[in-house]
Amino acid sequence: MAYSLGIDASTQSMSAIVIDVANGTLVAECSINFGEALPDYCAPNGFVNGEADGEVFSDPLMWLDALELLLERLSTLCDLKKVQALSGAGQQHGSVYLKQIWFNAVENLSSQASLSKQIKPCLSRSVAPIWMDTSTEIECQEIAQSVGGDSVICQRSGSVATERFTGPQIRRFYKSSLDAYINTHRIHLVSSFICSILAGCDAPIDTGDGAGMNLMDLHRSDWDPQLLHATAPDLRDKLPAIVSGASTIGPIAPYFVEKFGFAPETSVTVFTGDNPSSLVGTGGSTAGKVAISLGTSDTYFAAMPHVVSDPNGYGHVFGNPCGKTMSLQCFLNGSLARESVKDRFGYDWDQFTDALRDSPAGCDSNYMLPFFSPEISPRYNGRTPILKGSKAFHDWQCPKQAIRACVEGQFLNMKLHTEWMGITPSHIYLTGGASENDMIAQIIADIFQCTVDRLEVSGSVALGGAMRAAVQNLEVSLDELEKMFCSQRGHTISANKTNAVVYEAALSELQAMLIEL
Ligand code: XUL
Repeated sequence: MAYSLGIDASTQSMSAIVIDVANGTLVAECSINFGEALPDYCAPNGFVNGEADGEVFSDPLMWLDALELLLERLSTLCDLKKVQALSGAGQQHGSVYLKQIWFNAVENLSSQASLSKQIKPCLSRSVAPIWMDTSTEIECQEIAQSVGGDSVICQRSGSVATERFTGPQIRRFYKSSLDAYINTHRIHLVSSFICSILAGCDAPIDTGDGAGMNLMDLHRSDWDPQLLHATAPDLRDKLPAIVSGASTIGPIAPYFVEKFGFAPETSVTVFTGDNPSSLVGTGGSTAGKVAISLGTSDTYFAAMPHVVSDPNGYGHVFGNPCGKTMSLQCFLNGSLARESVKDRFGYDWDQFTDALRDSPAGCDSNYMLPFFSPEISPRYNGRTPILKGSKAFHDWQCPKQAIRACVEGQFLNMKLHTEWMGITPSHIYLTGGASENDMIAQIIADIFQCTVDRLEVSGSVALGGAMRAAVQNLEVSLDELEKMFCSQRGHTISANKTNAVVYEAALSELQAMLIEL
Protein backbone atom coordinates (compact mmCIF):
# COMPACT_ATOMS: atom_id res chain seq x y z
CA MET A 1 0.00 0.00 0.00
CA ALA A 2 1.39 3.41 -0.96
CA TYR A 3 -0.92 6.31 -0.22
CA SER A 4 -0.43 9.82 -1.51
CA LEU A 5 -2.44 12.82 -0.27
CA GLY A 6 -3.39 15.91 -2.28
CA ILE A 7 -4.81 19.08 -0.74
CA ASP A 8 -6.70 21.85 -2.56
CA ALA A 9 -6.87 25.17 -0.66
CA SER A 10 -9.39 26.96 -2.85
CA THR A 11 -11.58 30.05 -2.57
CA GLN A 12 -14.69 28.55 -1.00
CA SER A 13 -13.42 25.32 0.49
CA MET A 14 -10.46 23.14 1.37
CA SER A 15 -10.47 19.60 -0.03
CA ALA A 16 -8.38 16.45 0.12
CA ILE A 17 -7.92 13.31 -1.95
CA VAL A 18 -5.99 10.19 -0.93
CA ILE A 19 -4.92 7.80 -3.68
CA ASP A 20 -3.37 4.35 -3.46
CA VAL A 21 -0.75 4.21 -6.21
CA ALA A 22 -0.09 0.50 -5.70
CA ASN A 23 -3.48 -0.46 -7.12
CA GLY A 24 -4.69 2.76 -8.74
CA THR A 25 -7.64 3.40 -6.42
CA LEU A 26 -9.13 6.46 -4.84
CA VAL A 27 -9.01 5.80 -1.09
CA ALA A 28 -10.78 8.83 0.34
CA GLU A 29 -12.07 12.26 -0.61
CA CYS A 30 -13.50 15.04 1.58
CA SER A 31 -14.03 18.76 1.67
CA ILE A 32 -14.63 21.56 4.18
CA ASN A 33 -16.75 24.47 2.98
CA PHE A 34 -15.55 27.61 4.78
CA GLY A 35 -18.96 29.29 4.96
CA GLU A 36 -20.75 26.22 6.31
CA ALA A 37 -18.09 24.80 8.64
CA LEU A 38 -16.64 28.06 9.97
CA PRO A 39 -19.52 30.57 10.16
CA ASP A 40 -17.71 32.67 12.79
CA TYR A 41 -15.47 34.07 10.05
CA CYS A 42 -18.59 35.65 8.48
CA ALA A 43 -17.40 34.72 4.99
CA PRO A 44 -20.18 32.60 3.45
CA ASN A 45 -18.19 32.18 0.22
CA GLY A 46 -14.75 32.21 1.83
CA PHE A 47 -14.04 35.91 1.30
CA VAL A 48 -15.23 39.38 2.33
CA ASN A 49 -15.22 42.69 0.49
CA GLY A 50 -12.87 45.32 1.89
CA GLU A 51 -13.84 48.95 2.47
CA ALA A 52 -12.29 50.28 -0.72
CA ASP A 53 -13.75 49.50 -4.10
CA GLY A 54 -12.47 46.23 -5.55
CA GLU A 55 -10.83 44.94 -2.36
CA VAL A 56 -11.48 41.26 -1.59
CA PHE A 57 -9.93 39.53 1.40
CA SER A 58 -9.83 36.19 3.16
CA ASP A 59 -8.72 35.38 6.68
CA PRO A 60 -5.60 33.16 6.69
CA LEU A 61 -6.64 31.82 10.11
CA MET A 62 -9.84 30.48 8.55
CA TRP A 63 -7.70 28.43 6.17
CA LEU A 64 -5.78 26.99 9.12
CA ASP A 65 -8.95 26.07 11.01
CA ALA A 66 -10.27 24.46 7.81
CA LEU A 67 -7.05 22.47 7.39
CA GLU A 68 -7.50 21.02 10.89
CA LEU A 69 -11.16 20.14 10.25
CA LEU A 70 -10.22 18.60 6.91
CA LEU A 71 -7.51 16.35 8.36
CA GLU A 72 -9.74 15.42 11.30
CA ARG A 73 -12.47 14.30 8.88
CA LEU A 74 -9.98 12.58 6.60
CA SER A 75 -8.60 10.61 9.56
CA THR A 76 -12.06 9.08 10.01
CA LEU A 77 -12.09 7.96 6.35
CA CYS A 78 -8.66 6.38 6.05
CA ASP A 79 -5.57 5.53 8.05
CA LEU A 80 -3.34 8.58 7.70
CA LYS A 81 -0.35 6.53 8.87
CA LYS A 82 -0.33 4.93 5.42
CA VAL A 83 0.17 8.28 3.67
CA GLN A 84 3.78 8.36 2.50
CA ALA A 85 3.72 11.54 0.45
CA LEU A 86 1.68 14.70 0.20
CA SER A 87 1.43 17.88 -1.83
CA GLY A 88 -1.25 20.26 -2.92
CA ALA A 89 -2.22 23.61 -4.30
CA GLY A 90 -3.74 26.93 -3.37
CA GLN A 91 -5.96 29.47 -5.08
CA GLN A 92 -3.46 31.55 -7.05
CA HIS A 93 -2.19 35.11 -6.39
CA GLY A 94 -3.47 35.51 -2.78
CA SER A 95 -0.80 36.59 -0.26
CA VAL A 96 -0.15 36.15 3.47
CA TYR A 97 1.97 38.71 5.38
CA LEU A 98 4.10 37.52 8.30
CA LYS A 99 6.36 39.02 10.98
CA GLN A 100 9.87 37.88 11.93
CA ILE A 101 8.45 35.56 14.63
CA TRP A 102 6.88 33.42 11.90
CA PHE A 103 10.17 31.66 11.18
CA ASN A 104 10.45 30.35 14.71
CA ALA A 105 6.72 29.70 15.16
CA VAL A 106 6.36 27.57 12.02
CA GLU A 107 9.29 25.37 13.03
CA ASN A 108 7.95 24.80 16.53
CA LEU A 109 4.24 24.16 16.18
CA SER A 110 2.90 22.56 19.35
CA SER A 111 0.13 20.00 19.08
CA GLN A 112 -1.22 21.34 22.39
CA ALA A 113 -2.69 24.42 20.70
CA SER A 114 -4.49 25.05 17.41
CA LEU A 115 -2.63 26.20 14.30
CA SER A 116 -4.65 29.42 14.13
CA LYS A 117 -3.85 30.29 17.75
CA GLN A 118 -0.13 29.82 17.14
CA ILE A 119 0.02 31.63 13.79
CA LYS A 120 -2.24 34.56 14.71
CA PRO A 121 0.54 36.55 16.45
CA CYS A 122 2.75 36.05 13.37
CA LEU A 123 0.47 37.95 10.97
CA SER A 124 1.62 41.46 10.12
CA ARG A 125 -1.61 41.90 8.18
CA SER A 126 -4.78 40.27 9.48
CA VAL A 127 -6.21 39.69 5.99
CA ALA A 128 -4.95 38.14 2.79
CA PRO A 129 -5.90 39.87 -0.47
CA ILE A 130 -7.08 37.15 -2.87
CA TRP A 131 -7.37 36.68 -6.64
CA MET A 132 -10.80 38.35 -6.77
CA ASP A 133 -9.31 41.68 -5.66
CA THR A 134 -9.36 44.27 -8.45
CA SER A 135 -8.25 47.29 -6.38
CA THR A 136 -4.74 47.79 -7.77
CA GLU A 137 -5.26 49.53 -11.11
CA ILE A 138 -3.00 52.44 -10.11
CA GLU A 139 -0.28 50.14 -8.78
CA CYS A 140 -0.35 48.17 -12.04
CA GLN A 141 0.16 51.39 -14.01
CA GLU A 142 3.02 52.45 -11.72
CA ILE A 143 4.82 49.12 -12.01
CA ALA A 144 4.35 48.98 -15.79
CA GLN A 145 5.61 52.53 -16.21
CA SER A 146 8.65 51.88 -14.07
CA VAL A 147 9.88 48.93 -16.16
CA GLY A 148 9.10 50.34 -19.60
CA GLY A 149 5.47 49.36 -20.21
CA ASP A 150 3.14 46.39 -20.07
CA SER A 151 4.71 44.66 -23.05
CA VAL A 152 8.02 44.48 -21.15
CA ILE A 153 6.35 42.97 -18.05
CA CYS A 154 4.45 40.50 -20.22
CA GLN A 155 7.59 39.44 -22.07
CA ARG A 156 9.44 38.89 -18.80
CA SER A 157 6.82 37.59 -16.40
CA GLY A 158 4.24 36.02 -18.77
CA SER A 159 1.48 38.53 -17.96
CA VAL A 160 0.94 42.28 -18.13
CA ALA A 161 0.67 44.01 -14.73
CA THR A 162 -2.55 42.46 -13.47
CA GLU A 163 -4.74 43.75 -10.62
CA ARG A 164 -5.14 40.45 -8.76
CA PHE A 165 -1.48 39.40 -9.08
CA THR A 166 0.63 39.42 -5.96
CA GLY A 167 3.16 42.11 -6.97
CA PRO A 168 0.61 44.89 -7.49
CA GLN A 169 -1.15 43.74 -4.28
CA ILE A 170 2.12 44.00 -2.35
CA ARG A 171 2.73 47.47 -3.76
CA ARG A 172 -0.71 48.63 -2.61
CA PHE A 173 -0.02 47.30 0.90
CA TYR A 174 3.40 48.98 0.97
CA LYS A 175 1.88 52.33 -0.08
CA SER A 176 -1.12 52.20 2.26
CA SER A 177 0.46 50.59 5.37
CA LEU A 178 4.16 51.39 5.36
CA ASP A 179 4.78 50.41 9.01
CA ALA A 180 3.07 47.06 8.61
CA TYR A 181 5.00 46.48 5.37
CA ILE A 182 8.30 47.17 7.16
CA ASN A 183 7.17 44.82 9.92
CA THR A 184 6.58 42.09 7.30
CA HIS A 185 9.51 39.67 6.99
CA ARG A 186 7.88 37.03 4.84
CA ILE A 187 5.18 37.18 2.16
CA HIS A 188 3.74 33.81 1.18
CA LEU A 189 1.32 32.73 -1.49
CA VAL A 190 -1.63 30.64 -0.28
CA SER A 191 0.14 27.57 -1.68
CA SER A 192 3.49 28.19 0.03
CA PHE A 193 1.77 29.23 3.29
CA ILE A 194 -0.18 25.97 3.59
CA CYS A 195 2.89 23.98 2.49
CA SER A 196 5.00 25.73 5.16
CA ILE A 197 2.52 24.78 7.87
CA LEU A 198 2.41 21.14 6.78
CA ALA A 199 6.18 20.85 6.50
CA GLY A 200 6.86 22.89 9.66
CA CYS A 201 9.33 25.17 7.88
CA ASP A 202 9.38 28.28 5.74
CA ALA A 203 8.63 26.67 2.36
CA PRO A 204 9.58 27.97 -1.12
CA ILE A 205 7.22 28.93 -3.95
CA ASP A 206 7.11 26.79 -7.10
CA THR A 207 7.44 28.23 -10.60
CA GLY A 208 3.81 27.35 -11.43
CA ASP A 209 2.37 29.65 -8.77
CA GLY A 210 5.35 32.06 -8.74
CA ALA A 211 4.51 33.06 -12.31
CA GLY A 212 1.22 34.53 -11.06
CA MET A 213 2.92 37.33 -9.15
CA ASN A 214 4.27 39.73 -11.83
CA LEU A 215 7.59 39.28 -10.02
CA MET A 216 9.16 36.19 -11.57
CA ASP A 217 11.39 36.11 -14.64
CA LEU A 218 9.70 33.32 -16.57
CA HIS A 219 12.81 32.60 -18.61
CA ARG A 220 15.15 32.18 -15.62
CA SER A 221 12.51 30.85 -13.17
CA ASP A 222 13.76 33.26 -10.53
CA TRP A 223 12.82 36.64 -9.07
CA ASP A 224 13.24 39.52 -11.53
CA PRO A 225 15.29 42.26 -9.79
CA GLN A 226 13.73 45.06 -11.86
CA LEU A 227 10.17 43.92 -11.18
CA LEU A 228 10.95 43.57 -7.46
CA HIS A 229 12.40 47.08 -7.43
CA ALA A 230 9.37 48.52 -9.26
CA THR A 231 7.01 46.86 -6.76
CA ALA A 232 8.26 47.70 -3.27
CA PRO A 233 11.56 48.32 -1.41
CA ASP A 234 13.49 45.41 0.14
CA LEU A 235 11.04 42.96 -1.39
CA ARG A 236 13.60 40.27 -2.25
CA ASP A 237 14.30 39.66 1.45
CA LYS A 238 10.61 39.24 2.20
CA LEU A 239 10.02 36.52 -0.41
CA PRO A 240 10.84 32.81 -0.17
CA ALA A 241 12.99 31.08 -2.77
CA ILE A 242 11.53 29.87 -6.07
CA VAL A 243 11.97 26.17 -6.87
CA SER A 244 10.76 23.78 -9.56
CA GLY A 245 7.54 21.85 -8.99
CA ALA A 246 9.64 18.70 -8.58
CA SER A 247 11.09 19.71 -5.19
CA THR A 248 10.80 17.92 -1.89
CA ILE A 249 10.48 20.22 1.12
CA GLY A 250 11.01 17.69 3.89
CA PRO A 251 9.06 15.46 6.27
CA ILE A 252 5.66 16.46 7.65
CA ALA A 253 5.72 18.62 10.83
CA PRO A 254 5.49 16.68 14.13
CA TYR A 255 2.26 18.63 14.81
CA PHE A 256 0.40 16.49 12.25
CA VAL A 257 2.02 13.26 13.41
CA GLU A 258 0.90 13.87 16.99
CA LYS A 259 -2.53 15.30 16.20
CA PHE A 260 -3.74 13.30 13.19
CA GLY A 261 -1.62 10.15 13.21
CA PHE A 262 0.56 10.74 10.12
CA ALA A 263 3.81 8.76 9.91
CA PRO A 264 6.77 11.02 10.80
CA GLU A 265 8.56 10.27 7.52
CA THR A 266 5.63 11.43 5.32
CA SER A 267 7.29 13.51 2.65
CA VAL A 268 5.99 16.97 1.63
CA THR A 269 6.45 18.10 -1.99
CA VAL A 270 6.32 21.82 -2.82
CA PHE A 271 2.76 23.09 -3.40
CA THR A 272 1.67 24.90 -6.57
CA GLY A 273 -1.25 27.02 -7.79
CA ASP A 274 -4.68 25.45 -8.24
CA ASN A 275 -4.64 25.77 -12.03
CA PRO A 276 -1.16 24.29 -12.55
CA SER A 277 -2.18 21.47 -10.20
CA SER A 278 -5.38 20.90 -12.13
CA LEU A 279 -3.30 20.67 -15.32
CA VAL A 280 -1.54 17.66 -13.76
CA GLY A 281 -4.75 16.20 -12.28
CA THR A 282 -6.56 16.23 -15.63
CA GLY A 283 -3.64 14.43 -17.26
CA GLY A 284 -2.92 17.55 -19.29
CA SER A 285 0.65 18.37 -18.29
CA THR A 286 2.01 17.38 -21.70
CA ALA A 287 1.13 19.69 -24.61
CA GLY A 288 -1.91 18.89 -26.74
CA LYS A 289 -4.73 18.76 -24.20
CA VAL A 290 -7.08 21.55 -23.17
CA ALA A 291 -8.93 21.74 -19.86
CA ILE A 292 -11.75 23.92 -18.60
CA SER A 293 -12.18 24.15 -14.85
CA LEU A 294 -15.54 25.31 -13.51
CA GLY A 295 -15.09 26.75 -10.04
CA THR A 296 -15.43 30.09 -8.29
CA SER A 297 -13.42 31.23 -11.30
CA ASP A 298 -13.85 29.47 -14.62
CA THR A 299 -10.49 28.84 -16.27
CA TYR A 300 -9.33 27.54 -19.65
CA PHE A 301 -5.79 26.25 -19.79
CA ALA A 302 -3.33 24.11 -21.69
CA ALA A 303 0.29 22.99 -21.43
CA MET A 304 2.34 24.66 -24.13
CA PRO A 305 5.44 23.42 -25.96
CA HIS A 306 6.71 27.03 -25.98
CA VAL A 307 5.70 30.31 -24.32
CA VAL A 308 2.46 31.70 -25.80
CA SER A 309 1.15 34.93 -24.27
CA ASP A 310 -1.99 36.98 -24.94
CA PRO A 311 -1.40 40.07 -27.12
CA ASN A 312 -4.49 41.69 -25.52
CA GLY A 313 -3.01 41.31 -22.05
CA TYR A 314 -5.91 39.42 -20.42
CA GLY A 315 -4.36 35.94 -20.50
CA HIS A 316 -1.39 34.51 -18.65
CA VAL A 317 1.57 32.17 -18.88
CA PHE A 318 2.32 30.16 -15.73
CA GLY A 319 4.93 27.51 -15.01
CA ASN A 320 3.86 23.94 -15.70
CA PRO A 321 4.75 21.94 -12.55
CA CYS A 322 5.96 19.16 -14.86
CA GLY A 323 8.24 21.46 -16.87
CA LYS A 324 7.89 24.21 -19.52
CA THR A 325 4.83 26.47 -19.36
CA MET A 326 1.04 26.56 -19.51
CA SER A 327 -1.24 29.26 -20.94
CA LEU A 328 -4.34 30.23 -18.98
CA GLN A 329 -7.34 32.47 -19.25
CA CYS A 330 -9.32 33.18 -16.08
CA PHE A 331 -12.91 34.41 -15.82
CA LEU A 332 -14.01 35.88 -12.50
CA ASN A 333 -17.71 35.40 -13.19
CA GLY A 334 -17.75 31.62 -12.82
CA SER A 335 -19.87 29.72 -10.30
CA LEU A 336 -20.98 32.85 -8.43
CA ALA A 337 -22.46 34.28 -11.64
CA ARG A 338 -24.37 31.02 -12.23
CA GLU A 339 -25.53 31.21 -8.62
CA SER A 340 -26.61 34.86 -8.99
CA VAL A 341 -28.90 34.12 -11.91
CA LYS A 342 -30.27 31.03 -10.14
CA ASP A 343 -30.95 32.98 -6.93
CA ARG A 344 -32.57 35.83 -8.82
CA PHE A 345 -35.49 33.49 -9.54
CA GLY A 346 -35.37 31.61 -6.22
CA TYR A 347 -34.42 28.42 -8.11
CA ASP A 348 -32.51 25.41 -6.83
CA TRP A 349 -29.82 23.73 -8.98
CA ASP A 350 -32.28 21.18 -10.40
CA GLN A 351 -34.56 23.95 -11.60
CA PHE A 352 -31.50 25.74 -13.02
CA THR A 353 -30.61 22.61 -15.00
CA ASP A 354 -34.23 22.14 -16.15
CA ALA A 355 -34.21 25.72 -17.43
CA LEU A 356 -31.16 24.88 -19.56
CA ARG A 357 -32.81 21.70 -20.81
CA ASP A 358 -36.06 23.45 -21.70
CA SER A 359 -34.55 26.31 -23.70
CA PRO A 360 -33.06 26.26 -27.22
CA ALA A 361 -29.42 26.67 -28.24
CA GLY A 362 -28.88 30.32 -29.10
CA CYS A 363 -31.52 31.34 -26.55
CA ASP A 364 -33.91 32.78 -29.17
CA SER A 365 -31.36 35.50 -29.91
CA ASN A 366 -31.12 36.75 -26.34
CA TYR A 367 -27.52 37.38 -25.29
CA MET A 368 -25.80 38.17 -22.00
CA LEU A 369 -22.34 39.24 -20.90
CA PRO A 370 -22.84 37.71 -17.43
CA PHE A 371 -20.67 40.10 -15.46
CA PHE A 372 -22.41 40.09 -12.06
CA SER A 373 -19.05 41.13 -10.51
CA PRO A 374 -16.14 43.06 -12.03
CA GLU A 375 -14.73 40.82 -14.77
CA ILE A 376 -11.08 40.25 -15.61
CA SER A 377 -11.51 38.68 -19.08
CA PRO A 378 -12.16 41.26 -20.42
CA ARG A 379 -11.59 43.94 -17.80
CA TYR A 380 -14.95 45.38 -16.79
CA ASN A 381 -15.67 47.20 -13.54
CA GLY A 382 -19.46 47.10 -13.42
CA ARG A 383 -21.60 44.70 -11.42
CA THR A 384 -24.54 44.49 -13.81
CA PRO A 385 -24.75 41.96 -16.63
CA ILE A 386 -25.16 43.41 -20.11
CA LEU A 387 -28.19 42.14 -22.01
CA LYS A 388 -29.25 42.22 -25.63
CA GLY A 389 -32.58 40.80 -26.79
CA SER A 390 -36.33 41.01 -26.23
CA LYS A 391 -38.01 43.38 -23.77
CA ALA A 392 -39.08 40.50 -21.52
CA PHE A 393 -35.46 39.31 -21.43
CA HIS A 394 -34.23 42.81 -20.54
CA ASP A 395 -36.82 42.97 -17.77
CA TRP A 396 -35.65 39.59 -16.35
CA GLN A 397 -39.14 38.21 -16.82
CA CYS A 398 -38.12 34.92 -18.34
CA PRO A 399 -36.06 32.67 -16.03
CA LYS A 400 -35.27 30.08 -18.72
CA GLN A 401 -33.86 32.68 -21.10
CA ALA A 402 -31.87 34.43 -18.36
CA ILE A 403 -30.31 31.18 -17.17
CA ARG A 404 -29.42 29.93 -20.66
CA ALA A 405 -28.14 33.34 -21.78
CA CYS A 406 -25.92 33.48 -18.68
CA VAL A 407 -24.32 30.08 -19.31
CA GLU A 408 -24.04 30.58 -23.08
CA GLY A 409 -22.58 34.06 -22.46
CA GLN A 410 -19.93 32.59 -20.14
CA PHE A 411 -18.65 30.13 -22.73
CA LEU A 412 -19.05 32.34 -25.80
CA ASN A 413 -16.94 34.91 -23.95
CA MET A 414 -14.49 32.13 -23.05
CA LYS A 415 -14.19 31.04 -26.69
CA LEU A 416 -13.55 34.60 -27.83
CA HIS A 417 -10.96 35.21 -25.13
CA THR A 418 -8.96 32.04 -25.64
CA GLU A 419 -8.42 32.27 -29.39
CA TRP A 420 -4.98 33.83 -28.72
CA MET A 421 -3.70 30.41 -27.58
CA GLY A 422 -4.07 29.22 -31.16
CA ILE A 423 -5.45 25.81 -30.18
CA THR A 424 -8.40 24.09 -31.86
CA PRO A 425 -9.09 21.25 -29.45
CA SER A 426 -10.81 18.05 -30.52
CA HIS A 427 -11.41 17.19 -26.83
CA ILE A 428 -11.80 19.37 -23.78
CA TYR A 429 -11.33 17.94 -20.28
CA LEU A 430 -13.96 19.46 -18.03
CA THR A 431 -13.26 19.57 -14.31
CA GLY A 432 -14.35 21.33 -11.12
CA GLY A 433 -17.64 21.58 -9.25
CA ALA A 434 -20.09 22.32 -12.09
CA SER A 435 -18.44 19.93 -14.54
CA GLU A 436 -20.86 17.16 -13.64
CA ASN A 437 -23.81 19.16 -14.99
CA ASP A 438 -24.62 17.57 -18.39
CA MET A 439 -26.43 20.62 -19.70
CA ILE A 440 -23.48 22.91 -19.03
CA ALA A 441 -21.15 20.32 -20.58
CA GLN A 442 -23.40 20.15 -23.69
CA ILE A 443 -23.35 23.93 -24.11
CA ILE A 444 -19.54 23.88 -23.90
CA ALA A 445 -19.33 21.02 -26.43
CA ASP A 446 -21.62 22.89 -28.83
CA ILE A 447 -19.92 26.28 -28.50
CA PHE A 448 -16.40 24.85 -28.93
CA GLN A 449 -17.68 22.15 -31.34
CA CYS A 450 -15.63 19.42 -29.71
CA THR A 451 -16.06 16.44 -27.43
CA VAL A 452 -16.19 17.18 -23.70
CA ASP A 453 -14.71 14.53 -21.41
CA ARG A 454 -15.28 14.37 -17.69
CA LEU A 455 -12.75 12.31 -15.75
CA GLU A 456 -13.75 9.87 -13.05
CA VAL A 457 -12.08 12.02 -10.39
CA SER A 458 -13.57 15.51 -10.63
CA GLY A 459 -11.34 17.09 -7.96
CA SER A 460 -8.42 17.55 -10.35
CA VAL A 461 -6.61 20.14 -8.20
CA ALA A 462 -6.27 17.84 -5.18
CA LEU A 463 -5.62 14.85 -7.46
CA GLY A 464 -2.81 16.80 -9.17
CA GLY A 465 -1.22 17.34 -5.73
CA ALA A 466 -1.43 13.66 -4.86
CA MET A 467 0.02 12.69 -8.25
CA ARG A 468 2.94 15.14 -7.99
CA ALA A 469 3.78 13.93 -4.49
CA ALA A 470 3.64 10.31 -5.68
CA VAL A 471 5.99 10.96 -8.61
CA GLN A 472 8.47 12.57 -6.21
CA ASN A 473 8.39 9.87 -3.59
CA LEU A 474 6.70 6.64 -4.53
CA GLU A 475 8.66 5.30 -7.50
CA VAL A 476 5.82 5.72 -9.94
CA SER A 477 5.90 7.75 -13.16
CA LEU A 478 3.48 10.46 -14.19
CA ASP A 479 2.60 8.35 -17.20
CA GLU A 480 1.58 5.42 -15.00
CA LEU A 481 -0.42 7.72 -12.72
CA GLU A 482 -2.24 9.29 -15.67
CA LYS A 483 -3.19 5.80 -16.86
CA MET A 484 -4.46 4.94 -13.36
CA PHE A 485 -6.36 8.13 -12.55
CA CYS A 486 -6.85 10.30 -15.65
CA SER A 487 -7.87 7.83 -18.30
CA GLN A 488 -11.02 6.61 -16.61
CA ARG A 489 -13.51 8.71 -18.47
CA GLY A 490 -16.68 9.74 -16.78
CA HIS A 491 -19.58 10.60 -19.03
CA THR A 492 -18.49 12.02 -22.44
CA ILE A 493 -20.58 14.59 -24.31
CA SER A 494 -20.36 15.02 -28.09
CA ALA A 495 -20.98 18.28 -29.89
CA ASN A 496 -24.30 18.72 -31.64
CA LYS A 497 -23.10 19.71 -35.11
CA THR A 498 -26.36 21.44 -36.02
CA ASN A 499 -25.75 24.01 -33.28
CA ALA A 500 -22.47 25.15 -34.85
CA VAL A 501 -24.14 27.75 -37.04
CA VAL A 502 -26.33 29.03 -34.16
CA TYR A 503 -23.28 29.65 -32.02
CA GLU A 504 -21.31 31.19 -34.91
CA ALA A 505 -24.01 33.87 -35.07
CA ALA A 506 -24.04 34.19 -31.27
CA LEU A 507 -20.27 34.67 -31.23
CA SER A 508 -20.58 37.62 -33.62
CA GLU A 509 -23.31 39.15 -31.46
CA LEU A 510 -21.24 38.78 -28.31
CA GLN A 511 -18.18 40.20 -30.02
CA ALA A 512 -20.21 43.29 -30.94
CA MET A 513 -21.41 43.62 -27.33
CA LEU A 514 -17.83 43.33 -26.08
CA ILE A 515 -16.68 46.09 -28.45
CA GLU A 516 -19.34 48.38 -26.98
CA LEU A 517 -18.27 47.71 -23.36
C1 XUL B 1 -6.12 32.27 -12.02
C2 XUL B 1 -7.04 32.79 -10.98
C3 XUL B 1 -8.03 31.87 -10.34
C4 XUL B 1 -7.54 31.47 -8.96
C5 XUL B 1 -8.62 30.85 -8.11
O1 XUL B 1 -5.30 33.25 -12.55
O2 XUL B 1 -6.99 33.94 -10.61
O3 XUL B 1 -8.31 30.77 -11.14
O4 XUL B 1 -6.43 30.62 -9.07
O5 XUL B 1 -9.02 29.64 -8.50
